[in-house]
Amino acid sequence: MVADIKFIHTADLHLGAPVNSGETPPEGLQELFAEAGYTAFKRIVKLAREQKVDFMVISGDLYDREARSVKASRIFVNQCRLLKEQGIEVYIINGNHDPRGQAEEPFSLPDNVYVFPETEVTTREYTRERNLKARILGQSYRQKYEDRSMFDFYTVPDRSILNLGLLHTQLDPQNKRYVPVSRSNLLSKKGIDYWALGHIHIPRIIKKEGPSIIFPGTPQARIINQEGLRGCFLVETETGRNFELNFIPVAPVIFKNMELYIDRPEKGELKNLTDLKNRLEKKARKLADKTRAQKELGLPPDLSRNIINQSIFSSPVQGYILRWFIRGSGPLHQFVSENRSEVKEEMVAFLNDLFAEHSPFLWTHSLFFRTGPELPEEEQLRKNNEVFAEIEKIIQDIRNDQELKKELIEHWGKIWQGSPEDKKGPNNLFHPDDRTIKELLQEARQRIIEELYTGGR
Ligand SMILES: [Mn+2]
Repeated sequence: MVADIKFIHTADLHLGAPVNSGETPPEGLQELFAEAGYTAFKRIVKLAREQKVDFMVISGDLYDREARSVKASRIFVNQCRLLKEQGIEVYIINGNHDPRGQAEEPFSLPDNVYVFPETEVTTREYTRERNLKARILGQSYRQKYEDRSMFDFYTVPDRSILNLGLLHTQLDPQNKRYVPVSRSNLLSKKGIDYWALGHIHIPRIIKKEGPSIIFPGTPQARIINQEGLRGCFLVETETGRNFELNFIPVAPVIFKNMELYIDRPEKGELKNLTDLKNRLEKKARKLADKTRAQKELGLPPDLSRNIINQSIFSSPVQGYILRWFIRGSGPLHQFVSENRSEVKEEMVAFLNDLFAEHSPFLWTHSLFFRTGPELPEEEQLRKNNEVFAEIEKIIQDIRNDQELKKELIEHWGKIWQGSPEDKKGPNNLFHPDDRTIKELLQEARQRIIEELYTGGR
């Protein structure tokens, strides 16, 4: 008979790495960006204590680099002591950023913390009041690339209790750098009830149960393309088979893309840069004044709304780092095309002056113009010249035909230049997400149409 177990699953904390803010922020924000990763971790520890969990698992990349930052180590150790006060165990595997290698912890870890060795898969038993409650299995990276599949050795004696497997992987059998395994490889290991994965920074529920395969994502994103909520999983189970998953947001700083269209007449015409400033301010203010802004943030794609639980734990968002995209066709484009970088600088400085000190702060990381000249109605274009209709058809085909899409991405891969050491394998090919693919196609379409049209016909 299995009793209730409650644990936290986190990974990819990258302690010691600051949030990348693009433009250089004023001192107060710099400090906040340097601390954000620690703040997220401290919130997780607070959550663990409040919820009286049995243990916490950290599935790799606890630290940002192999030579541990002294400050990161000190903060980590102190937080683990707080967990120890309540008898909460911590199980850690090292990932590609903090491989086991030769690195030693600058400070001694308290004895509630266990770091799995890199030599082989090791099993730890978790007992509570002298009863065996769970087994935790794991293996650390030995260096920054790890081509051992590892999963094969995650073997448990029986299924009478919860069996948990910790693995840091890209979950891609072709990827020889970050533990090549597939979803079905993991499913073939019958004894493991919950695969606590790490490495992918977006929270993902690969499989909800039977067994569960979960990426918690990084609790604090560090780069602009990691948009949206970030946090950790609070997991409860009665049986070790069915899990109640709660995604708990903890990130103090949220990355967000903002889009503004210059061709929406219902929002007022944009004649010049004053109009643009007004529109930017209005849109920014809407976000800054929203008290429950988290709800508007767009969920990570694999998390359904009912898994995100903001009632269990309070973790206020301190602010947002923004990337703006100005899109559409209209008279404003003329100002942009004449002075692109100057206009860009002007708008970024304007926004940051207004909102850097606001609470919550808004910090503009970057701003891009994807605008074009005014064109006749697309319908008209297509009617006048079949070339335009043909372009439309090609774009549709790429969107709908998976094979064609794959072929196209392979071509993109050929123009992708990695560093020389990356040229060995297929691992550093261009791996665009759906959003990027859509974006590139849209961009290409717009450019082709513009060129054809302004080219004289
Ligand atoms: Mn990693």
